[in-house]
Amino acid sequence: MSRLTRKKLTISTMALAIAGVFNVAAAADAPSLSAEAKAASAKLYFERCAGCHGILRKGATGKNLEPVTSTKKPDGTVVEGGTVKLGQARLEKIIAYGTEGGMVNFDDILTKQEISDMATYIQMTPDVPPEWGMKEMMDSWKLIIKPEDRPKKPMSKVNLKNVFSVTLRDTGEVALIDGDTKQIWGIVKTGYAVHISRVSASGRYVYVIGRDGKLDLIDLWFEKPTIVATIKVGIEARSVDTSKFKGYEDKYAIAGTYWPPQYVITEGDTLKPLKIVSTRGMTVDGEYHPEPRVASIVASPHKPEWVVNLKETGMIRLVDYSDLKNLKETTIESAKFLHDGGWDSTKRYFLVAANASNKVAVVDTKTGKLAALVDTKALPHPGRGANFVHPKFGPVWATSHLGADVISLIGTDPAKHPKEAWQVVQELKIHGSGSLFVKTHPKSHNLWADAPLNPERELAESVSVYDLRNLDKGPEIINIAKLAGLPESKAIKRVVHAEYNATGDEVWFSLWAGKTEPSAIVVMDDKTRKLKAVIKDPRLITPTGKFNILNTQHDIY
Ligand code: DHE
Repeated sequence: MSRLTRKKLTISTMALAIAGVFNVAAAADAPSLSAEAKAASAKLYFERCAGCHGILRKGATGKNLEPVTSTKKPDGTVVEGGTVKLGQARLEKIIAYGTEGGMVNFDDILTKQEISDMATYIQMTPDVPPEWGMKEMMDSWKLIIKPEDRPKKPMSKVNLKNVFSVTLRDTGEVALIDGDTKQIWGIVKTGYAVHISRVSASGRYVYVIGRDGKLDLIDLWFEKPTIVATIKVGIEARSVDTSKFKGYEDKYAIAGTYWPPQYVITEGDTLKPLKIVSTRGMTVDGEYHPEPRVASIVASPHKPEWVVNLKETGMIRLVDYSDLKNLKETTIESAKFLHDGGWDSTKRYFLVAANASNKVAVVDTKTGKLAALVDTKALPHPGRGANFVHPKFGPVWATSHLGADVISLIGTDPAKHPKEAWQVVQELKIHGSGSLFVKTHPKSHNLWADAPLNPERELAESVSVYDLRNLDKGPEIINIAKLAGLPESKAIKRVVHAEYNATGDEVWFSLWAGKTEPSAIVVMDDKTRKLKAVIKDPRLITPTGKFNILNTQHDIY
């Protein structure tokens, strides 16, 4: 068999396997594809489109992609729409070249045939993937090394507090980098398009979640980072956290899934699933939603509680994990569509982006109530955000935006600064829109912001940095890609996700290039804002998120 035929066969076998998972069914009344082309499109849709448009194609960050829709306007008129109305040619154009509304172009990622098939596929009835309950989770769960067979103390000389768990997005791996020596300590295989890492209360375990719902538990106490347990918590996932309240350290983990819409609580040191809770239900507008995906999750240090944010319903659940058999949840109405967020400096208030509403929702975890909905510029996207004391307005939390070239500063101290609390007190101009993450550190005077989704190469390859003592001075703009000295590449080397080291005197950026092009991690001296090191290694393929153990363990940002 030729290599080409073997490759084709492998791809079609994979596609058919995914088709099995997705329960692909023929739709008689819609444009059709061969079974193989439909299965391949289903796989591509899952990998490339579902994150924004939803598995059921009801839309969230991206538009609704159902074949036929009818929307009632406030004046009572009904507008008929949907992908069938848009038609094959228009859909092919949108997929290939993107739109001004924020849809990215796929002409350099998909072939012409794949684009044409995808345009047809999204005019067909959406496939409904199967549910994923306790049986499926137990079948997928592997306890590779039991807790009693693991080391009793750290076996390596690596300074574990300063290790960075780095997402290698397109290889389905994380690199554990020793922050002191800047050497790769180990690379472990995780889920497909691995998304984030979080750290247990003790700092010993790293939990890594992949878009394919695979959750891996890495033990840092071995000579080399070692996966000790693994489970598939669903078909699509983005978030994970651990129990951080006193007395519950390393006891539980919680993973949220996009499909099925639910969360699962597992044992912290084995990942054995203990309890699954569905998130299906009514939106803040009182309409039933079949797919309210779990967006960010964060653990409170003050209570045995997780804050679980549900994207499509705009509901925030406070989940009390002190009694799993009689689980108590407080459901707080906020706004749509909830995405990422972080604590204020006291860790009493959680601030989460409601990006379709251009708002930040603030939850008071002490009272268990919504404290405020703060109006902001378009599409806030904070990551975990950034906390600092503003020279004029007192404690503030910062977010940048996908849809505007500013950082919004929101007052977070209702006791001493009541006039500023839960208001945007200042907007700081940055070098471009398309920003995903801001970052500072309690020991730093700098506030850094990226803009990796800006269409302009120069802007996507640069960062803005403000001096917190003199915000009126404006930002310094630094082209991080140029500093790295990598060879020219066709793909933009997107600078993404600032992360501090444990001592707060270095800030690390990923240079996220194409899968076949060299990427790197650029380390800046935070005080001088000068280049300190460039970590280059052929194994560092598409690095994106970086999670310093100490900062992630204690939510320092
Ligand atoms: Fe993320 C956090 C979802 C695309 C890098 N991302 C999150 C969180 C969610 C989410 C819900 C919050 C997790 C938490 O705190 O518990 N991300 C999604 C998507 O649905 C989306 C838009 C599309 C998709 O298909 O996945 C998406 N994300 C991306 C990327 O393309 C990024 C830039 C690169 C990558 O690796 O995929 C990316 N997301 C990140 C990072 C975080 C994150 C680095 C954690 C930020 C932090 O500092 O905590």
